[in-house]
Amino acid sequence: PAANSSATALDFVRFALNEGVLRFGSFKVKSGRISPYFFNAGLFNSGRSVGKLAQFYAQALLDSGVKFDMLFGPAYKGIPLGTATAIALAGHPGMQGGDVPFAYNRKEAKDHGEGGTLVGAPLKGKVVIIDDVITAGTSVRESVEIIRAAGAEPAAVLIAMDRMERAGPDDALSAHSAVQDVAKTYGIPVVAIASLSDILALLQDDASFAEHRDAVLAYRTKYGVK
Ligand code: OMP
Repeated sequence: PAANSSATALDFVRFALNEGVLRFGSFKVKSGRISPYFFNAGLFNSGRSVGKLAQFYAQALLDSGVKFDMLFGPAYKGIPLGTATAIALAGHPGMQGGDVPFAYNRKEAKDHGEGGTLVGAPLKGKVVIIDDVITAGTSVRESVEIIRAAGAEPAAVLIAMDRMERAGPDDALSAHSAVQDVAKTYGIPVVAIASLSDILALLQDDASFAEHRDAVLAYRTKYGVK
């Protein structure tokens, strides 16, 4: 494996591959680019697989050294991710028995019952936003606004896969990725369980992946951040 790939990140890429979450082929992504791979976190869709995913999130967050008080999972995808990760953190030895509150938002405000758009623990202290993949960063902006409006402080964004690709249209590619832009704009780290580098490290190691490796390398040459 490449020296900069951690064993955990490589394990995660293998896990995603086994679950069919990471696939190779030809996929049109949100930006309109034709990508030789796709990461579909929605396919972590059983108790065991989402439980294991949550352990990877918990480990990546603790390994990052980011100080945090709670999790926020933006609707919809962030809701199971935040819930499952809070459970994984509660059982993680690194938390020394500490419990981690979590909250999420509704997409539409409720005008009866408890009302409002926020559900779960009150937003306070240092809040980690949890998501699967950052494409344009729109959902992160909304989360940051919700957290700040509640008087709390965004502490980091925790994602599963960093595609490490340049933002912008083909004829005006940015030097930065959406992930780097998010980190810079909000002054908070983006912590990823794994990235394109780890996918490539796995592809390099296995001769049966030669064809996909070439396609992914070509894609990285065209769109990858330095
Ligand atoms: P947000 O719209 O920022 O939440 O980004 C999630 C989007 O990224 C979803 O629409 C997915 O279709 C998309 N996506 C992935 O989930 N995995 C990938 O590997 C690539 C994309 C993408 O379209 O860029």
